[in-house]
Amino acid sequence: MARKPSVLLYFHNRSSMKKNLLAAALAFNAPLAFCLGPYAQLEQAAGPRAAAPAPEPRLPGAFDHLAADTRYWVTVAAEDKFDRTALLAAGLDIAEIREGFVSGLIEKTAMEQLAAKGFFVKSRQPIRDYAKNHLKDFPAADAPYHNYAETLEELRALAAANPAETSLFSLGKTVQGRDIWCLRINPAEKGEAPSARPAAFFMGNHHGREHLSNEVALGVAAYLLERKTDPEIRRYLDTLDIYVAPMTNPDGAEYDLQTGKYRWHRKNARVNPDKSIGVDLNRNYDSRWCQAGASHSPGADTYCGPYAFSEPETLAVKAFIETRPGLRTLMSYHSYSSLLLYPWAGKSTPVESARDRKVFETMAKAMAAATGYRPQQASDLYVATGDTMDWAYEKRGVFAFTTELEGTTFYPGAAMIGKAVPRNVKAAMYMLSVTEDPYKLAQ
Ligand code: 0X9
Ligand code: ZN
Repeated sequence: MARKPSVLLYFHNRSSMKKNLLAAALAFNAPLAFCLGPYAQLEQAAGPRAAAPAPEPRLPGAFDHLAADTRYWVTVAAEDKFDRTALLAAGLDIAEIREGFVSGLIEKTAMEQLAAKGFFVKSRQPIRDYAKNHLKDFPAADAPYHNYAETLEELRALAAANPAETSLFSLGKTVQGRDIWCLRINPAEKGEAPSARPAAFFMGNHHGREHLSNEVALGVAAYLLERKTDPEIRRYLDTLDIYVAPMTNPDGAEYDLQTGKYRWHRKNARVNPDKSIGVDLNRNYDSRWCQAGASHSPGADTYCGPYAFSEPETLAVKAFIETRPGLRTLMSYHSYSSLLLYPWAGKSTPVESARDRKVFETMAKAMAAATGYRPQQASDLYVATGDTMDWAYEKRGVFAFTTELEGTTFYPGAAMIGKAVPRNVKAAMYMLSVTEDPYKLAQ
């Protein structure tokens, strides 16, 4: 992500294995090990030596890019999910939940209306002050993360190294005209050709600032291809149709990085009529659209858009899912909170079909065990309508999940990649192991 050259930049280009390893060996005096593939390199690169570049001094003015940002980080009293849902609708972008309180970002004008709406604001600080205390590092130290160009480079490298098993295609264009890339892992069919195989879909980065979710999805793809001769993985490659779209919201991810300093940007890069930036893509799907936990105010971080599927990014996902009748399982990676969430997100009642509920609960429990996260019906956290997971299940019957990756900030630093990827790869392998017929779990 960083634009400044550093030794860690070598790890960006996982396609150039020898160069990477040479750089790693030279930089860290480690023995050369040319048998390592990109996934193993990632694990190595994330080790303590590689993950600790010298932090840059915190220069005066380093947070000036947020000076004109009118959002505040607030902590507000909230007893239960009903309070939390109402706060989302009032424009609070909930990032953290604790006993009796929630914290997150909110527009100044929306914040000023909270008291009149009956909420107690315990503390508040401008985003600039919050950022000063909560950035672990400057982006230069986060070089192992992949920005848009690096993500594409990595996907191309994986495709080039595994031509028999993969193909790379675009789900569609974003507001700013970027492609939403998707790597297909299926030796039998390429690109968008139909397949009768059961399909699984891994997605990342619906929210711009959740860069770790891009890394996890990339890690799943790299792992599968690196271990493609393992009998278990080979079985998945020979029987399933696997898709990985690590960066669903590339405009939002790039906007977050554009100044060279993080902007806490959640939404896409749509310029709204009031000149505010972005629609919350995870509120824009057509499942009880904007009925709860979402805001009609364009400036709010939970803005649901002018109508369902108003955004090219969600439309692209919709079109893709609708043309994949074999799609059985879906994982949408987000951050942060260490949770494994299943439908419904948009209503408090459980999934109606007892059989489906059994599948959801069994899968969530198993994936939670693999990650160490907590399994939960999404609406137990708060009710929020219009997300990917609810839409994919409601309209297409897909066993769709949301993982909230670990961490205590959207910018957990480079070392977190090496922690989050392996445990989520484990969960992803479980998801693949049941994709052929998830209903077996309900027998
Ligand atoms: O609010 C969201 O879109 C997701 N959380 S995030 O912090 N990554 O923005 C959670 C979606 C799951 N839905 C509910 N918890 N209702
Ligand atoms: Zn998110």
